[in-house]
Amino acid sequence: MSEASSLQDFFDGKIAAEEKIEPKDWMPEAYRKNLIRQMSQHAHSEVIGMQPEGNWLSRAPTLERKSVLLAKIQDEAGHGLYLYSATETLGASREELIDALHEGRAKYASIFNYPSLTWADIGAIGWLVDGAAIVNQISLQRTSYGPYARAMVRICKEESFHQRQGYQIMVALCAGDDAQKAMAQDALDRWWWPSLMMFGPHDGESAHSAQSMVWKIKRAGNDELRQKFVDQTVPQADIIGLRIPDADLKWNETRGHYDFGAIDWEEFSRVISGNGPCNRQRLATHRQAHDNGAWVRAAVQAYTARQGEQADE
Ligand code: FAQ
Repeated sequence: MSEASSLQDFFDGKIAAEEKIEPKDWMPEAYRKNLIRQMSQHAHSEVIGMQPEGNWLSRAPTLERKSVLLAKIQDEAGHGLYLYSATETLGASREELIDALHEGRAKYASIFNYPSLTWADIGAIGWLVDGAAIVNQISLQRTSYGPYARAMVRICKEESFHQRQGYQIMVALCAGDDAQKAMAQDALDRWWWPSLMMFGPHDGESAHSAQSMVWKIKRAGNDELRQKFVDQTVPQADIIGLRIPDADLKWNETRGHYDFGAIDWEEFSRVISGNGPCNRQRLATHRQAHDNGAWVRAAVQAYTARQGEQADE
């Protein structure tokens, strides 16, 4: 048996036995590349996702709401850092990944290209966007690459707090006056469909799903996860008296799931190809923050080099 085929057999055996692939293990080049693609997109999403919420930090209605939101946004930065570090274990440097983002070569979740117009949007983001992220990430806790799976376990714990704080904002608004309830409904109307798009194209249209499932990078298809999200979210809307903006939404007794209407895939394509409402603004803000932080990176490098010199003396 050649060395290459025994390495491949070893890799396949680990995948079949549900063992994690670790950074020093041999892995097919296409597996490594696909992971770098998905994990770096995920990292970029966490960090770009700070922007719509950051927009409301200085306008949160109470000091308590402000400190909770601040903690949540800091968590998202932390998630980005775990994920960039996990991606670095595959041999991709942070600089390369950030360059790809800035040059428009890397994607991030489409949802973060929509504006957060009112305080209720902060509720909707936590409730729906974090809610969708958790459904996806719970399944990724069992992904085959060890550093990614372990990052997901930690991230899911924090996301569940995020989802609850968002829903709690919606609960409070729905218990308020007519204008507050209308603001909550308007936020749901605008964020519902983009949240369904977060799960990606239908399985039959998904470029990466089939191979990612064989490698156990993905543990469930885009449609299965989207359905799970709809099934768990509709009753949450009912409880607080909000209406899901979908005339075709109805419980299907036979399937044991909600049926729902068609997603506007043209809008999805527009947004992921850089032409959503806020794509340019999101990237410009990220570039500016990155440039403003250049002195911090230089200082850390100088400090680390100095520590190294002192250790050698
Ligand atoms: N947006 O073949 P597939 C969060 C792209 S974290 C943009 O199905 P795949 C926390 C896809 O990349 C949210 N692009 O792809 C938070 C591919 O393009 P490529 C992020 C999308 O990878 C909350 C092409 O379409 N979560 O929210 C999207 O098998 C609140 C074909 O698609 C993750 O990233 C989209 N929605 O499945 C932070 C989870 N969907 O690369 C702040 C990890 C698809 O060929 C505030 N990622 N595309 O050019 C995944 O599970 C997968 O990557 C999917 C897509 C399911 C997103």
